[in-house]
Amino acid sequence: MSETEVPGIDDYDAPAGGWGALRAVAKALGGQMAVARESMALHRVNQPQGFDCPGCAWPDPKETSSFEFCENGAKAVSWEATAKRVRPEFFAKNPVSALWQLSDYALEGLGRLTHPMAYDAASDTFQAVPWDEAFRRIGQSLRALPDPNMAEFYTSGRASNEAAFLYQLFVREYGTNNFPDCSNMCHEATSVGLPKSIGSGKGTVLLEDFDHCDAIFCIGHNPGTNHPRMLSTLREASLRDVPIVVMNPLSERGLERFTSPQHPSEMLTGKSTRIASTYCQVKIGGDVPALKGMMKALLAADDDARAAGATPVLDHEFIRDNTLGFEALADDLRQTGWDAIERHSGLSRDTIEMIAGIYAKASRVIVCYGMGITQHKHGTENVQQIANLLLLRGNMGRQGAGICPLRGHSNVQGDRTVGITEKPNADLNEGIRRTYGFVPPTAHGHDAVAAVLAIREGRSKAMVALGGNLAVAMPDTEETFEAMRKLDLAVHVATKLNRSHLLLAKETFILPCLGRTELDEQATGPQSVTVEDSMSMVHASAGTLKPASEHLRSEPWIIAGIAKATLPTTRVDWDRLVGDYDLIRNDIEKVFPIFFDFNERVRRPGGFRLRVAASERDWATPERRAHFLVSPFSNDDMDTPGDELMLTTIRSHDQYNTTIYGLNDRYRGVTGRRDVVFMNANDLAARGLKHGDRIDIFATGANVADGRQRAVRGFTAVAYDIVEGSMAMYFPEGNALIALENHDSHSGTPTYKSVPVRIAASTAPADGGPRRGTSHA
Ligand SMILES: Nc1nc2c(c(=O)[nH]1)N[C@H]1C(S)=C(S)[C@@H](COP(=O)(O)OP(=O)(O)OC[C@H]3O[C@@H](n4cnc5c(=O)[nH]c(N)nc54)[C@H](O)[C@@H]3O)O[C@H]1N2
Ligand SMILES: Nc1nc2c(c(=O)[nH]1)N[C@H]1C(S)=C(S)[C@@H](COP(=O)(O)OP(=O)(O)OC[C@H]3O[C@@H](n4cnc5c(=O)[nH]c(N)nc54)[C@H](O)[C@@H]3O)O[C@H]1N2
Ligand SMILES: [Mo]
Repeated sequence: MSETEVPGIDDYDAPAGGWGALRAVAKALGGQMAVARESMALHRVNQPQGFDCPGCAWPDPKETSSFEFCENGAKAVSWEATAKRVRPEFFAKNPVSALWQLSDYALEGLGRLTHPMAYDAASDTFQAVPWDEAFRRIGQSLRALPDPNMAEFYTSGRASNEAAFLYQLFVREYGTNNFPDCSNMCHEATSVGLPKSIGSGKGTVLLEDFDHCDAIFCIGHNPGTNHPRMLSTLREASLRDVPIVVMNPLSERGLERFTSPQHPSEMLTGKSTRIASTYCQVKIGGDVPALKGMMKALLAADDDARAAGATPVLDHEFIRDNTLGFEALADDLRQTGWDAIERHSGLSRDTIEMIAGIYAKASRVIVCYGMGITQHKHGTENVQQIANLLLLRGNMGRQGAGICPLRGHSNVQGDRTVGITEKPNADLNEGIRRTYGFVPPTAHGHDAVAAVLAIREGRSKAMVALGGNLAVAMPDTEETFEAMRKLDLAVHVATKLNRSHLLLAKETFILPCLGRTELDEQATGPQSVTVEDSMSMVHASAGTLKPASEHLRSEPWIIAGIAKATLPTTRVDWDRLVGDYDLIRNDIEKVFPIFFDFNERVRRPGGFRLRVAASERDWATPERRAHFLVSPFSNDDMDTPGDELMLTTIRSHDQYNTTIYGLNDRYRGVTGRRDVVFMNANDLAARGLKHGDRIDIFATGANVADGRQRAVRGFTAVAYDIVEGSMAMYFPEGNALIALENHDSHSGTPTYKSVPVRIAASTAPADGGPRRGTSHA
């Protein structure tokens, strides 16, 4: 592929996993972890008595007797359990103006926070502050706001159910539903789209279903990096000769072949197992047309079969008894021409008919999907077309079949279940009233985009963040940064320093908390928390390591501290709840009856599953039916006119969202750098450019509609196996190209994965490194 030598760019020929993975873990551990802690932490992760891996939300197999090796899980654990510390003395010597110059990688790389810190403007430094003083000042500022709706309460998906429940309780008693959440940037299209289709906003499959399916479709997700333990599941399926169809604009090694570190014979012989049996390089944003093409092909095959008196292709009995809207869908599919489908999907009719054939031949199909589906202008519609496809053959609510959204953060799904939502329903409000005797606010609050817009416009003046790195994760880097600096109050509950903490408000606090891996002792002894994975399994997690500093406190304790200081007449006995997390779980059960017998069930090995009605063909829609939903795709959001290209933003192998563990992206052949853009060689040639050239990238279309010219400069073009017309770069480097206003209208999810751009040879000085920036046109 690489005809010219470009520093740090090479072909990676090896399969995913294998020795490369083992070497990478050794490296990650060597840099971050005290040797004594290493074995301890790794051996208790995802074990019945241990802690839940803070990596991804892929479930654990039932019999977790042996540690399931996962390179990126090991990185997540070692990153948290690092021996490095960032102490008050360091802050005293390094003013915020100096810290700002450090890279995101370097900032988190300083290590674990050790003390609660408050910003002091006179010295431009963060200074240690006692917990009670921090709480007092935070409470005072929150009480001083004229309206509780002028404060935003962000949640990142690592928070446990117990922490998230107390947080939403505090915020609702304070009086607002402003709950921007990382899920607004992630699977909101699933949470909004699926209930309209199937009445449940969660995946319908269990891990066991993969043992029974006859075909798997993997659309827009990259498990080799983001859900590595899933490769073991896909490997097992492949060994059973189950066809695995991938739809992805890039060729991703983890979806091609895998050497299992768990299987010594594969490791010793260098043998690998194929993952994808068919790899379709769909255009960025081309999933709706591709899925509609598949359904059109199925419909035609069904018409033919029935005309010939053969077995129908569609499950008409299921459609009749369980669904509404089939005729409208069929009409729309018949009217959608193959020309448009081929042009917008980037796939040929032959290819689409071929994969439709694989789908039709299988009696039990699972469709898995990730951010390649949700983070689009049409994210919600993408999700709904996947549901349509499954419903056509009754692939929902029976063994071996169903829909499988791959959630992001390890407890992002659970946080939602226990009340982190800006749009509370009547049951939630009634549950709180019944349990605590106060009436929570009913007016809808802000999601992530609405929160940043409110801050930008001065309508919100305070932000509390339970984890995460909101400003860096959001689109429109410059504008978001500028907005955050206008706040009166910023409070960050965090384990490590990141750039969001350096966006100073009038008063800024960093409150250091225990991580998942650490022992959490409260009045009644050591506590465990609970989390919910992608498949609605709830299980306990108990840290075992000595906390990184004696000043760290648990998230529930910190939330209770802020609540007590903010709400002098609170109806909640915060101290009692924080003293014994069983009592928090009892309250969760009172507010959300779906958690019945919570404490008893979570103590069973492996935990328990929260009911997902659609898994039982109980369609919780107003009509008690699943709905086929039509999505007319239109040229205006999919066309890249003239010399424009469509850019997507993706994760490297050495990152966890905004946390950068290292500068390598092994499976894509990148070493020691992140300033690259993956492009098709023909697209480069057509613009007089070549592999290794430095380019500038300019946003077009909806992302410059407000007259701002969003651009990033000085990135190196890498010729890569990506479909023509599409290109990819890393997140968050690409976020500066996306306008805050440009999101899916149904779910509010930013369009991180379909950014129309123009490129040109770079005019940025070669030694300046890549830049991001916005300027007025
Ligand atoms: N190690 C690690 N694990 C993680 C994370 C991490 O950063 N690091 N993040 C966690 C979180 S919060 C999340 S949400 C998940 C994310 O997990 P993924 O959804 O796998 O994440 P992404 O890297 O965003 O990439 C998705 C894939 O979509 C493809 N893609 C891009 N655009 C399109 C498109 O238009 N159509 C199709 N069909 N495909 C497209 C990309 O090529 C890429 O392979 O992982 C979680 N797990
Ligand atoms: N362009 C582009 N942008 C994206 C995406 C994309 O694909 N492309 N993906 C989006 C997605 S899917 C997501 S989920 C968001 C992620 O957005 P966030 O969830 O806000 O970001 P993270 O990078 O996961 O947050 C990292 C920080 O969390 C803190 N932290 C880590 N562990 C803990 C803990 O146990 N407790 C507490 N309190 N804090 C902790 C640390 O201080 C660390 O610096 O980004 C979104 N942004
Ligand atoms: Mo996510």
